[in-house]
Amino acid sequence: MGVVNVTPDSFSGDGLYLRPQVAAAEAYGMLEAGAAIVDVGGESTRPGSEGVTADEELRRVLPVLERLRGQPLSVDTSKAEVARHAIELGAEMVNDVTALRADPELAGVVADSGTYLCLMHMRGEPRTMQESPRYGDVVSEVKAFLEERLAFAVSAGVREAHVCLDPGIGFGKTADHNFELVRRLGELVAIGRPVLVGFSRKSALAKLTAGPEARVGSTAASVGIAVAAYERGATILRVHDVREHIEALRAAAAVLA
Ligand code: HH2
Repeated sequence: MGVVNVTPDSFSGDGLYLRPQVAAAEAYGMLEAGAAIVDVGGESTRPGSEGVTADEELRRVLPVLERLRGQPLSVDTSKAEVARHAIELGAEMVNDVTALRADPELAGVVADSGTYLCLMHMRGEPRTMQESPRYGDVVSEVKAFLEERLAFAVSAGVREAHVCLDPGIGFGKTADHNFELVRRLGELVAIGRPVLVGFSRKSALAKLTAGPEARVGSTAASVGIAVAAYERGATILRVHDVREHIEALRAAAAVLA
């Protein structure tokens, strides 16, 4: 899954895509490089960020989605109104970092349209989530949360076969929590739904390779953790540098298969 952030303030420093032509060209490049789907988002979820209105989110993502009609698209949104418009333009997946907790109408939009859905774990909200996150056992808590949200989605009419689950790397977690979640990814895979991991460029990688103040993880570190996640059963890797990940994952797959 290639990441296309149509935001001025993404943590990964790629907020270059506010011009729809540039964002769409980037997405086409990712698809050409082998991405199975591109995830278009108009609201940054970086630690400390404030939300944006549905109108502003639509203003950012619709011109990009229009240019990508007919391509495999996911929309990174927590808002029913944004999801509805994106689905009309052909989005086949809704990626909700709040796991259907933010907008009571989103579950119905996904259920009625028959799109795929990603449910992600987040502790707190982006504005406050990195204020000393604590868990007893992070993996069991994330697992219980994802099981509960999966049951909720299914009770709201979403087909279970259309749901993937995501531990939410960097969302209310320390660097150690993030690495623990990948180390023990098998426990989340055991829920029985495909698992998506989005570790690309995240600050836990930056801290590991470039010191405590570094914020943006390198491509090489992102690829390394993606291969580790893939070996532990991840099905979808959400990444910024598609070509490098495709090459590394092909090489890893040649050994694993
Ligand atoms: N991470 C980000 C945004 N959306 N969605 C899922 N399912 N999983 C993730 O790990 C995830 C996500 C944050 O990364 P990015 O999109 O690069 O930055 P920003 O939110 O600052 O635009």
